[in-house]
Amino acid sequence: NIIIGTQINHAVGIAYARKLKGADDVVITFIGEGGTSHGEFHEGMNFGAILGVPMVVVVQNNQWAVSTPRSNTTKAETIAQKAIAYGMPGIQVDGNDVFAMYAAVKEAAGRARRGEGPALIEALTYRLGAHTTSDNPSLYRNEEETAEWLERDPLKRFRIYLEGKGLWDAEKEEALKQELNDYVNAVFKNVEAKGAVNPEEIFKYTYEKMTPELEKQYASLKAYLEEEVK
Ligand SMILES: Cc1ncc(C[n+]2csc(CCOP(=O)(O)OP(=O)(O)O)c2C)c(N)n1
Repeated sequence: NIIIGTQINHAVGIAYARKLKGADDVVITFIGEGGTSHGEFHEGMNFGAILGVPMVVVVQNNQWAVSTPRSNTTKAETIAQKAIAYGMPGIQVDGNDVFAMYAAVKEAAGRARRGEGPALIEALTYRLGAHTTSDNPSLYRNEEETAEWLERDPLKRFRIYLEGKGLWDAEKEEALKQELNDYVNAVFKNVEAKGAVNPEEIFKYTYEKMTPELEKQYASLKAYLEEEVK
C-alpha cells in the first residue's frame, strides 16, 4: 500500500468481514520495519487483536527505510516484541530462510484459522538494492555490509539447497530464465500493441464521476499536452 501503515487496517477490515461470514480464510499483510513506527500500524494491530481477526502481519525488516537505518526508526530491540504490547504472539525469523518463513507462516495461519487471533512475524533480511530508481544507497550506507548480505541472498541459499538434493542444476536454471524472459517479452509486446494509453484513464477510475478538483487537473494536463504537441 502506498500510504504506509494503512494496509494493517485494511487487512483487519477484510479479516473481520471474512470472520463474520464464517469463512475459513486468513488475511496476510506485509509492511516494512520503518512502517511499524507509523500510527496506523499501532491502530491496526490493536484493533485486530481486540477483534481476534484471522490475520498474519509479516514485517519485512530489511533494515532500511529508504535512507533511514533501522536504529533510527525504533528503540525496540526487535520488531517481533512489539506484538507483546498488542497481546498477540510475535516471532523473529531468518527472513532469508525459505523453510523458516514457511514454518512460521504455517503456524500463524493455523492459529488464525482456529480462531486464536492475529500474529506478527518479523522477517529479518536486508535490502540489497536501492529503494527506488531515484535512490542511491552508496550515499548513506556502507556497501561492504551489502556485499555480506548478498551471500545470504535467499534465492542463492535455496538454489544451493535444491542442488544439494539433486533437484536443481544449471540446465534447469537456464531453461527457467529463458521461459521467464519469453513470458516478460510476450507481455511487453502485447501491451505495446495496444497503443498509447489515453491520459484520461489516470483520472477516470478513482471515483464514479471525477471530482471538480480532478476535472481541473485533467483540463490542465490536457492543455499542457496540447501545448507540447504544438
Ligand atoms: C504515510 C507515508 N509516509 C511516507 C511515505 C514515503 N515512503 C515511501 S517508502 C518509505 C520508507 C518505507 O520503509 P519501510 O517501512 O522500512 O519499508 P521498505 O520500503 O524498506 O520495505 C517512505 C517513508 C509513504 N509512502 N507513506
